[in-house]
Amino acid sequence: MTATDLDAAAPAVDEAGLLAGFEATIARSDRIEPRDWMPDHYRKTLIRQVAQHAHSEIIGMQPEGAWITRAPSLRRKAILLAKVQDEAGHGLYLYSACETLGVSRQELTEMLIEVKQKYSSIFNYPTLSYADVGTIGWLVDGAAICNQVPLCRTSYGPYGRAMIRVCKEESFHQRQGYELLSTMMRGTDEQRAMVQESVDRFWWPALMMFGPPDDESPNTEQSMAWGIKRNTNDDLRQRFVDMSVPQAEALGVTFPDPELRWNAERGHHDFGQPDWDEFMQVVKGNGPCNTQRIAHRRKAHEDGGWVREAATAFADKQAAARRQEASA
Ligand code: FAQ
Repeated sequence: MTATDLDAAAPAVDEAGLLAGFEATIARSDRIEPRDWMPDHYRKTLIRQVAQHAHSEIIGMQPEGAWITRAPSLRRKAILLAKVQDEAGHGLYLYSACETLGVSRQELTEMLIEVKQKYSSIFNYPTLSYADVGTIGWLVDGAAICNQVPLCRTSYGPYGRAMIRVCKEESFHQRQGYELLSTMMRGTDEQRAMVQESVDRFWWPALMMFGPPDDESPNTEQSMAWGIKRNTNDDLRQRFVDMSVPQAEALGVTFPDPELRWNAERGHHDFGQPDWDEFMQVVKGNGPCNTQRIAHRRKAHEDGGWVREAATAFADKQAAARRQEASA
């Protein structure tokens, strides 16, 4: 029998039927699971988004991590250590979810350190004072929650399940940030000024976390049709602004946006646009800390080479022992 004969004998793959089954699952708002058939573009879109999300968690450890050795008290140090460790955990859940799509952790790490995949723009801004730890918790984790709670219902099973746990932890992170800032706001004038200065620097970059405006977002339409994204970038940005304004009032800080005001007709706050040219520059690698963040991640990966080697050698040894035991 020739190869051509074998091909002829193989049952024809019913691509149209598979696609119809996939679309019916999406229409029922059911989950797509790793072993289910999925269009190549759906798989690629998910790898792109989940990888970017995982990289963000890992790179996101750096801005706050820089303050661990300089925390103002043992209590603050313990809280910050736990938070940064949680971010590492989120990265791991997300890398694991991404691996179910057929890409390895090694490949994903390489794509990050070779700058072939993105991570959130927000982590390319520096943390200049301890108030930034609080502001990141309040605004950056706050924005992350707005964006990620709907992702608990995303159409890809492993991603949605990872998001449930991530969101629980992010809520705790947001509260710790708010608690830190409210403690500082009850302190000295200097501490209050430090909080306001930090909020002024992080407000616009936090709004950029939701991605470009809908009419300039090339991926939103298809990702919404597939149930990967449940809301558009602008919808989530609006939700975040509406949520943050009363929190800022309670805290006693203002946002650096002269256009920010309640619009009774819309039932939402009106607000100004972030500097989208700055956003594009940061995404392209020209933000204040892009080079430093990637260099640090690359070095950490290289420094950890011996751990990976030792772990692989140990696993090989155990597998060999198990094989020998089975054949005895
Ligand atoms: N930064 O067409 P869209 C966190 C890219 S986790 C950099 O609108 P999409 C936890 C986008 O990839 C924060 N790049 O794209 C934490 C695309 O490029 P591509 C991360 C961005 O995917 C807290 C292009 O622009 N969260 O903070 C950004 O439909 C504290 C066009 O954009 C997630 O990743 C950006 N901000 O919507 C950790 C959530 N925005 O790939 C430590 C999951 C857009 O076509 C401390 N991801 N781009 O070349 C998502 O929800 C979506 O991917 C969006 C972007 C909404 C981010």
